[in-house]
Amino acid sequence: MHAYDTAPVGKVWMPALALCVALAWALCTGCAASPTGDSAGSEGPGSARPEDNASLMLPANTYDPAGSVEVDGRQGVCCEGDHYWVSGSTTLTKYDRDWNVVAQNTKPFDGYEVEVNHIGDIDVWQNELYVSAEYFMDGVGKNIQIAVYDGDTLQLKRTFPFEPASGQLECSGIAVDPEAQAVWMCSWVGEESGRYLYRYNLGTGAYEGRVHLQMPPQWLQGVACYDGCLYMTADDGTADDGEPDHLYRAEVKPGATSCIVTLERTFDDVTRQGEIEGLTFDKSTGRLLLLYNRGARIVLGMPKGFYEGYDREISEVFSFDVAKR
Ligand SMILES: [Ca+2]
Ligand SMILES: [Ca+2]
Repeated sequence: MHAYDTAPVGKVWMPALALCVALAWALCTGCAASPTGDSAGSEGPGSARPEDNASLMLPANTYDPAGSVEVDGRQGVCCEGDHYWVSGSTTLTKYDRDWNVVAQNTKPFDGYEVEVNHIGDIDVWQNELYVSAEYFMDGVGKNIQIAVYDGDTLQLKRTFPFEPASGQLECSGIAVDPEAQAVWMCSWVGEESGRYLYRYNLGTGAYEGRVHLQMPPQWLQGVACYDGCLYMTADDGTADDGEPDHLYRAEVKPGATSCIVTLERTFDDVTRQGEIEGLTFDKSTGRLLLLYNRGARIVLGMPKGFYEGYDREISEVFSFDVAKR
């Protein structure tokens, strides 16, 4: 709002004072055009175009490495209260804050109405785990489900009905967005499926539409909500060539059908390049937690042997201290 819109109005109208306030406002703002003003759409400062908006085009945060821990599970991580949870492709494991295992479910596919064999990234909300589940084989997914598990027993409680008309062909990641009352899913499978985030209602489970990612990352592996934005991990670096994977950010405005994607962090400082997976933001410590796999050769999303020096795949959660830039 402009300063003079909310200025107190006395009993006597004082045009001179109003003029002074207006002049002061104009000087303070440098007469910057509003995004909906005359210059919207033209080039330069004040333009509504993303490329003219430095805060939109640059990372929102810095991420300082703060250690890593090996975990049992290669897919995703989430945290709430005093606990962490880690998903493997076919396991759910609950940890305390010192990374001691307190519960594990190695048979998480009991109770589904369709065949599923794969869990991706996970999230937690009010001690319920939100799990992206599907049947996945050689780079193709089907029977996608948002599955909700009890955070203590790690047993399936309910599933959301999937909307095939959404065009989503695979589900690699999931994020609960309590503020928007939404559950978001992303797709590792590329082309059209991987260029959108898919939104369901947190309360009713109803499909609410999809958001088009502009400058879409390649091979999404996770999604998480933090500070009003959606953050995505992409396994877009080729491990064979030592290429790092990346974190991306997007702000989805209410009612928007699309959003611009911004590169947020390049992970050139992990132990060895491999597969970036799920992520979460630990609000109690201000840290990003990132699951990363190394050692196994992955072809079409399936482990196919090991790199030299490895006889098993190592899954680690890397921590990063997050600070606003
Ligand atoms: Ca994954
Ligand atoms: Ca990679």
